[in-house]
This record gives sequence, structure tokens and C-alpha cells, in this order.
Amino acid sequence: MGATVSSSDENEQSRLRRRSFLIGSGAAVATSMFGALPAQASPPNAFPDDYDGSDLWLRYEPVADPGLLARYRAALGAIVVENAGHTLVHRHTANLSMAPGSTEHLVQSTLEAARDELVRGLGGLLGRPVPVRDGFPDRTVVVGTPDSSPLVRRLVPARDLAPLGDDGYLIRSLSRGGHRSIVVAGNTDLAALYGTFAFLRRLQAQQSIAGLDISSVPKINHRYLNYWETERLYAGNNPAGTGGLNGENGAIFDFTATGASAALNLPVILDRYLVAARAMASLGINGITINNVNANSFYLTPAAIEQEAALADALRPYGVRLAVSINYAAPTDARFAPDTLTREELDPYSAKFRDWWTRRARQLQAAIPDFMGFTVKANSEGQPGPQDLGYDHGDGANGMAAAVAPLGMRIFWRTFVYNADVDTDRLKRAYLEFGPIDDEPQPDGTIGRFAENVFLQTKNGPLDYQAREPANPLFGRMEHTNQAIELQVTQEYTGQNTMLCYLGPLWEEVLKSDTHATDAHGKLLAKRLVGNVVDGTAQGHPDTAIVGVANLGNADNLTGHHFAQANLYAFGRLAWDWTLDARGIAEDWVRLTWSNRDAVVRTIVAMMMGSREALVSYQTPLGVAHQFRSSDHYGPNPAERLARDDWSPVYYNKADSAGLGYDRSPTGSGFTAQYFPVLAARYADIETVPENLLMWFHHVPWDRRMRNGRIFWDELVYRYQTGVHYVSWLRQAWDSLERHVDARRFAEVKAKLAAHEADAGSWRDTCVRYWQEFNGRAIPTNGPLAITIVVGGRPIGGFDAGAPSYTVPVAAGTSPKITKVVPADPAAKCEILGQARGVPGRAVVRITANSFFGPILKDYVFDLVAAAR
Ligand code: GCV
Repeated sequence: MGATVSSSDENEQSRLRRRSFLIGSGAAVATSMFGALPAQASPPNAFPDDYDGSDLWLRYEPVADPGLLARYRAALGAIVVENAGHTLVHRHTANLSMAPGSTEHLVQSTLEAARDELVRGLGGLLGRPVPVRDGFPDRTVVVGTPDSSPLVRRLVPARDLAPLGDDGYLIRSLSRGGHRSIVVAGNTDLAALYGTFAFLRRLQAQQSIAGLDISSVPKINHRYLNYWETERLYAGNNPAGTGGLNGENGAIFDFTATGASAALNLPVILDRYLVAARAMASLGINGITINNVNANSFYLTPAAIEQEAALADALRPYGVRLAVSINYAAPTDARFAPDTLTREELDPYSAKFRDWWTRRARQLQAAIPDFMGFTVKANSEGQPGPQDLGYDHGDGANGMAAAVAPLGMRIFWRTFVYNADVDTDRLKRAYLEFGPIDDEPQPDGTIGRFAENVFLQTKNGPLDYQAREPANPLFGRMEHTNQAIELQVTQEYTGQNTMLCYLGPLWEEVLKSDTHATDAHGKLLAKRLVGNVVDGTAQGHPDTAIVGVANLGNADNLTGHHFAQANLYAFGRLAWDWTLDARGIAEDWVRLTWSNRDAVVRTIVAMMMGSREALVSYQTPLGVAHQFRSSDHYGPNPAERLARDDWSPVYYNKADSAGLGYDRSPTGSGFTAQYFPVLAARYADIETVPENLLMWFHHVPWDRRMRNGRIFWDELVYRYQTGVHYVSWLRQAWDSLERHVDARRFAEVKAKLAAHEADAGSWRDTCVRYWQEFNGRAIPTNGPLAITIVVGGRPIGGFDAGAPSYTVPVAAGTSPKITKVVPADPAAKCEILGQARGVPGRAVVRITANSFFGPILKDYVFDLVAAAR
């Protein structure tokens, strides 16, 4: 496992570190250049040491800077939310109640939610209660809409609110006749709530609230979570696994918990539901499909609908609407007897089929008037679908859509299909199935068969949520169809609940990637990034959606890994405005979640920003996809060959004595042709394909010269090593924060990072060894952290940077002292953490440098032994 040492060695190491010294070229570089915090004293952290992370980013710690606190206090003397209780949201469940002992509370209007968040938020941040007042006292924050609030009507011209639509808000400082106020307004109560959270966020991040004139409108209409309650659930409260405890299954919402938790099932509302609701509203997430796409029809039964209605009641003030995933063959499920259909009656054009779904949707709507509709995974991975009866996805989606259209509902039909009969290359299949339906002329003269209330829900890449994929070629291709992008927030392939992997950069990369889409005449569209396709500006779609497969669970911190909270946060911020940059989002999150100290913020942001590229490097560098063991999609198994070809790592790596990678160029599977011409040409040619997608599109000869001059094999090995070295740096950077982070969370992250480093090392070693079986090559030894040491006047080098330790023979009568360290990278910093006092003895040399994605570190552990005579 890389350069880690056992715990007794760790003690020795830390003792040695205290008297470490710098030598070698570039030795005088300060540690902070690599992002870790220098050890000088600073005030202890404000969070209590037992804080468990359960507030997510809605933590309202008192502002520590006295000047800022005084300014906030001076500006914010009262809260005015007129008529907060006037527009009550629907409530179905008469006896809706919180579980005994809850600390959260139910509200019944969106403006009450806004008011209570301000009371909580300002009270915490300002360290004293801020009263809710009537009238219009000086130094007031006013929240509302022109309908709810005469004050808002008076203070905000209607023309300023008009462009904000239903969800947009404005935040404005006003000063009239010596009377100062801040107004947070929107056209709807929900918009006012969104503005309230945005305002609080400014204070949490300790930004100025003077002279505010902010307005913000989301770029995408439907900003949804999909929640898989039974799969890829890495946030369960059982630390030994991913499940739950005490009869719970680890999911955030309890429907069927047993044993000690049986009394906590819905309709009982738990604190964590409301924390999640507030968190979703704070980002503008406005819907959630509550069950796995491999759907259990239980969620359509009358008893479950009553439970869903209670959940919907609790979430409604926060603007979060419900949907469920369905199984296409649910009408055949005996649980609905006598209202069942036969398999043959699942014909999407039949009245029987459609009426069955209309009946089900009506039942849902009776209990949940704002129920959104159904999410459907059909004819995918064993799920039933219209193809079982000889129909295609357009027929199936439209049949369901017709059933629910009269009720104002939508169908989210997933394009994650890969029927092996369509093409031997799995990546080509969805496009071949869905594309032609978009081209079909319709009787009314329009083009494209998918109904208006259908959204195709398409994963960002053509494979399956890999840490790097090219954009799915369906973006831009489905010109006449509503299309939602689906991003995976839960970290199935990106380290699950063990690895720190911030996904903001991944999503930013895909949303900002250029489709090079053209119009019907072959002319490049003016706006054609994936984000433009999703937000409708590329091809003029008025209805738009983005979906994140969520990572919530019943762990204390709701996401399992404290840093996984950042991924939910980033998804929500990008769902609102996909043009934001991942670094800025990370900085906000760190300020809200960990600390406002600039140096701490810089270190944690640096840790996050390189983490995804590091994971790509130690798992699947240079475009080699899906090398995960099939049992859990966490660890590596490049040798695995399954009965299903397209689930097998060997199918993706195509390793042989000539090279590595899947040829999808015109001489291979021809997948490249599914992209618009500019990209098709770029990907088809091994000379022009981006190197980070090299093996995605080409079978690469081991000796091929890379753009940096190295041969492919060497570069490949160094990528694996560099990824692990980043994780080693993460550990050191985190350790440097010990004094600045509350104890419980510090320890929990520290433990995760230790496992992370070990598992990253296992990825490197397993993959590199497997590739060696094909090419018979040695591990190259001149990578980014290569060094030569001088012992007894003798230079010694050629170390495999992936090895955990090195045996160095010392000639009799010679000192075992390392007298010089020469790094291959002149900018690297070398530090001797410990010398051997004799032979046998141990020395440790630390090398730190910068890779193309962030700092990297290796502790070389040398066992100095007597040379054989
Ligand atoms: C819910 C991948 C995952 C499955 C998931 C599927 C999907 O294959 O491993 O857990 O199924 O994607 O998105 O439908």
C-alpha cells in the first residue's frame, strides 16, 4: 500500500518529523506552496468537538470576526415576513407529527419556513436572537412577495420582479430617509425562500451585506434528485457497511423499518427529513423521486401512498415535490389484485394499460396534489418494458405519458439502455435506439415522436457514471425531444463512502463540454455546450430538467463521508446555475461547513479540487474505463470476465501484447461517428484525441509516444502512481488542519483518508500488475517523484515509486546516513524525516511536488541493511 508505514513506525515518523530538515535542490520551498497549512498557532476552531456533521451546510456558527459581527448586527435588527401564515400549503395527513424528541419542527407555509430559517440563521450567526417584528422598523430584513407583503410591493418595483419568473429572487439593500433595510423578494413564496437561503449563505461565508443588489434566476426548470433507497446507498448509519441499524436499511426515508425503528416509519417525520428538505431548498432543488429505478411497486400501493403523502406534506413548504419510480410491468403485480393486467395487456397503446396507469396516478394525486409523475427504467438491466411486447421506447414512454398527461404529470424515461442485440459496442446502443425516434415526422407536421410531457433522462456519459467519460452523444442529437441530464451524486464508481472525491470538476467538465452540435444545415449552433442543450438555449427547448442520483442516507452526517456533503451541495448549485465553477462552489461549501479562516479554506479547497483527477489517475487513467470488480464497483478487477460481456472489465480494457484500450474509431466499433463532425474527427484520430480519453477511443500501443515525450506504458504507470501520491498528500494536508477542525469530524475524515490511501494503492498495484502480464515490461522508475539518494558517497536510484519500502545495502564500514537527495523534478521539495542510526536501520525521505492536478507526496522508506560481503 504505497508509502504508508505501520503505526509504531508512524510514531517514530512523527518523532523524526519534529527534527526534520531540508536538503536537496529546491529544498527551500515552503510547505504551504503545496497547500498544507503551516503549523503556527491560530485560534482553535469554533465548532464543538463532538459535532457530527448533521446540519450539512446549514450551520449557523457565530461570526468570529468582531468587526464583521458588529456590522451584521448593526444591519440586522429585526425580521419582517408579512402574512407568513396566510398561504398555507396543502396538507393531506391530518395527524402529521414529528417523532418524539425531535429538534426540527413542521411548518405549513413556505414563508414560515423562510421566517424560521432567518430566526435560526441570524440568531446563530449574530450570536443573539433577532426578533420577528410587524411594521417596518429600521435595520430590518424583509422577506416576501408582492402578493404576501405590502412592504415588498412598496419597496420593489414590479418591473424588477417581472424577469425573475417563478423561482428567481432578488436581494437588495435599501436606504430611505435614514431608514435602512434589506429586502429579499420573489414572485412566489418559494422564490422568497430561495432568496432567504441565498442571503443567509452570504453571511455564513462572511461576505459583505452592504449595498446588496443581487438577482438570480435558475437556468433549468426542474432540478430534481432521484433517490435509490435500495442500491448504491453509501450513507447508512452502520459504519461497518452501507446499511442501517435497528431495523432501518440505511435509507434516509423510513417506510418499512422493523424492530427498534418500527415506530419511526412514515407518516412519522424525522429530523433528518426536514434537514434534507431545508438543504434541498437552500440549493433550489424542487423535486425528488423517492425510490430506486429498479422499482418496487410497493410505492404504488394505497398504504405506501399514504406514507408518501405524509412525506410530501413535510417537504411541501420547502418546494420539494415527489415522484416515484415505477416498474413498467407493475399492472401485473398481484399486490394490486383484483385491479391487475396480464402481461399481454401491457401494450402501451391499449386503453387497458393507459387506464391502469391513470388510475394509479389519480390515487397518487388525490393524496399528493402536486405529485410530479413517474421515473421509468424500462428494458434495461432486466427491467421489463415495451420491447417485451414488440414496441419501442417511444411507444412505451408515450403510452405512459398519455395516461398521466390529463393530470398534468410527466414521465421521466431513462435512456440508460444497452441491449446487446443492437450493437457489439455497448456505448453505441442507446443512441441507435433513441435517435431515430427523434427524427420521425409526425402527422401534425412536427418532427419527433416523444410526447411533450416526456423527458428523456440521460446519464452524462455514454457508459455508466465513470469518473471520466466523454459527453453522451445524445446531447444535441435529440433536437425534438425534452432531455434531462442525469448525474450520479452517490459515489458508486468514485470511492463510495471511503474516498474523498469532489465531483464538482467532473460535472463542470461535462456541462461545459462542447457538443459541436449543428443545425439541420450543418451549421454549428451558437450555443452548444452540454449545459446549453440541457438548459434549452442550444435548441430552443422551453422545458428543461437536471437530475442527480442522490447520496443521502440515515448516517448522522446524512452522506456517510463528510466530504460527500460537498457533492450534494455542488449538484444543487450547478442545477441552479450550471455555469458556476466548481472551485467557487467548493469554497462556498468549505466556508459553510468547515471554517471561514482563509488558510483553512485554501487547504480544503485544494484537497477537493484535485481529488477527482487523482481518482481518475489511480483507477482509470488515460481513458481506460470500468475496471471495477463487479461485486461492488469499488475495488479493481481488470481481469474479470463475466457471463455478460459488456459488464466485464476485460471487455473495456482489451489488453493484449500490442497495447491497451477499446478501438472505437472508424477502424474499430465506429462509435466516434455518433458525435457531431468536429468531435467525431477529433476522437477518431489517435493524434488528435484528448489524451485523457485516449483508451476510450483507441487501442494504444505500449510504445506509443505521448505528447510529453514519454512512451505510453511509462506514462500509464506514472498516472497510477501520481493518483496515489495525491492521496498521500491529502493525508498530510488534512493532518495539518488538526488544530482548526472540530475533533470528531477531524478524526472521522482522517480515518477515511487512511483507508482511501490504502485502497488507491491497491488500484495502482492490481492494474499495473495485470497490464504487465500482457506486456512483460518492468515498472519505469523515472516518474514525477523519482529521486536519487546518496549513501556513503554512492548514488542510489531507480526506485519503483509505487513500492512501500526499499532495501538499501550499506557497505561495511560506511555510514548509513543519506547525505544527499536529488529529485528528478527540480521543483520538488525533499525533506529527510529520519536517518538510520546504524545498520539495520530505517530512513524516511519525503518528496513533495506539483502534478498537473495538484500536490503530490511520497515518503520513501529506506531499510538500510549490511551489504553482503
Ligand atoms: C439502479 C448502474 C448501477 C446500478 C443502477 C444502474 C442504473 O448499472 O450499477 O445500480 O441501477 O446503473 O442507472 O439503472
